Amino acid sequence: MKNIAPAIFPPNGIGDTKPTNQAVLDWVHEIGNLTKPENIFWCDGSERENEFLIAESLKQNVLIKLNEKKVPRSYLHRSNPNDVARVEKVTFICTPTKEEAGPTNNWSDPADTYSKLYGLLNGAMGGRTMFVVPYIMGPPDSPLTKVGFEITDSKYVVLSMRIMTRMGKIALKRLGNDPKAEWNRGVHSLLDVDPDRRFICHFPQDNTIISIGSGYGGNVLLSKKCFALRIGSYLARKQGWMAEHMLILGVESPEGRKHYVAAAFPSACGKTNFAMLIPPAHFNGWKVTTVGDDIAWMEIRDGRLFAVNPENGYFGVVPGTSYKSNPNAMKSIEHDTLYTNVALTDDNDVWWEGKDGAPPKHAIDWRGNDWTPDSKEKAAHPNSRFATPMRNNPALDPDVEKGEGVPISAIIFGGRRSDTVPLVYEAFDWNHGVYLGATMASETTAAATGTVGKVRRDPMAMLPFCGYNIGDYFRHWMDIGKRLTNPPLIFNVNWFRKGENGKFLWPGFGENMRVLKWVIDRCEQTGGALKSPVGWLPSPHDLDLEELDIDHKSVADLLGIDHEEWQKELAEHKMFFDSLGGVVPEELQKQREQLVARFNE
Ligand code: OXD
Ligand code: MN
Repeated sequence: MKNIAPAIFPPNGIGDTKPTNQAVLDWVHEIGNLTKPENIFWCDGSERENEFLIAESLKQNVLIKLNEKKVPRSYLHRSNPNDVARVEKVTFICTPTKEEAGPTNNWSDPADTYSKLYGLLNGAMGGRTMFVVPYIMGPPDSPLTKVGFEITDSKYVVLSMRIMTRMGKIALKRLGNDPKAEWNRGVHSLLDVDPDRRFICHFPQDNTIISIGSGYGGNVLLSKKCFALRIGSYLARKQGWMAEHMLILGVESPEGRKHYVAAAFPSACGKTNFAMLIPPAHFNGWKVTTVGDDIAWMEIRDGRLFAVNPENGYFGVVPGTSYKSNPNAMKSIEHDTLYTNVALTDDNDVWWEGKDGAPPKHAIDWRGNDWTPDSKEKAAHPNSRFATPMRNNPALDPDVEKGEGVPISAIIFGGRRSDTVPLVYEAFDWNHGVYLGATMASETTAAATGTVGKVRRDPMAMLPFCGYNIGDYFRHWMDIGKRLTNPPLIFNVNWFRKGENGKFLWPGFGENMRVLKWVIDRCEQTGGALKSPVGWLPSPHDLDLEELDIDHKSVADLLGIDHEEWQKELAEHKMFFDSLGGVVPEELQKQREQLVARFNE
């Protein structure tokens, strides 16, 4: 399957919707002169354009059409096997000084980096079509919504951007003709998909991103990690709002009382599953709805935090997705879905490890090779993905398009921890909550290249996505707290704690509703809790565990604070803060000392 394909030539009326904003035209002209494409295709986001691009992608072997009966209007793409995940080691924040990027980011000098990347981009689109993709992030009538343009030489990127963002004329309208208007400039070229010539560079001061040498979504759908999080977090601090790696869900009681919750978990730790949770039968009448599954943009109004999902689709991890783990995701990806790096069955259906039912007797794996259940290789890449419109989600929240966003009652942090961290606990106050976020850790996953399963500190799940100095980011969180008269309560969860037998103690998935219910009870001041050194902990009877097949010992283990494990944890908090080289705000250092003191009481 091809990642790189030659130019395409659209008929009249397709690919010719030029913006009228002179600043955009000048920039496209500049990048065109540099990359020297065969032609320029101006996207308008129309159905006709989409059909044309899909037809050309099929002809050029960029996409495979899936079985129309089994997965209507859906396609499979295979990325280069050297290019299957985000690559953090070649992701750079290019600020005038290294301090601005801070200790957690790779930094490179903006002038040097432009010069190096422009060198690599020189003539890079020769013989190819250069697509100009206008898009907005956020609901069309939200004050938080922002405009971006992505230039790319990949049809797969254009088709994915159409799913993941509100793309086309809507952005041209929102931008208007003011040459000084704020918009994000994104340049992407596959080059030759060579890992040695792969760079994802952000220039926050210029609102610019340049990504080259990759075709993997997280590196090249520039709206998502690059704009909505890295550049977004920089703009958010400057402009007084928040850009966070958080799902947003609504939870409604049988009596019709509704709360919204935002939750930050690192990549591939179940944000999509939590955002689409279906309550178990015991919670008859409770409803969970999805506002977003990956990114939240939040601002303060009337002393409260309001959130919008800037995206328009879901780019989720496929393996493990099943009717057991996430029925709403399964329904969402049954049609109109763009799959990447899953297996293809003999009847052109898709398959992956963890899908319901028996594995196929034969399939073509994600690399394009024959596969049988006896094969040693995985059929689907562990980081294979679906891109699907949020409209496909049967549990989509009715207020997802609301410009003012939804009011957030609780923020939840969480990671993948086999030990130490209890199932759920609540921070004593906002700044303590910021400390919980700042020190959260998780076992690494296949979402980024590198070792899988190693515990790493991932503050607010933003380690790979904070576009500026992490110390200033912590300070920004505390400044936001000062401006909130009605702040969300802050919690920490861990679905992944294991027992002595090495098995997960908590069933997870829909049963996470039991934890969510306690969170809501706490927001409504009806839920009980015990004071512990780490925060407010539910006692077993504060959690609704009725009709759940779990023994007392497991519940005690899930909620337990093991002092020996916590001594190690506290030492790691200190080591982490020390490793940040003096940028951690005084208040968080104080929080750490208070935590240590509570353990010694
Ligand atoms: C993602 C990620 O793709 O966090 O959402 O890597
Ligand atoms: Mn993510």
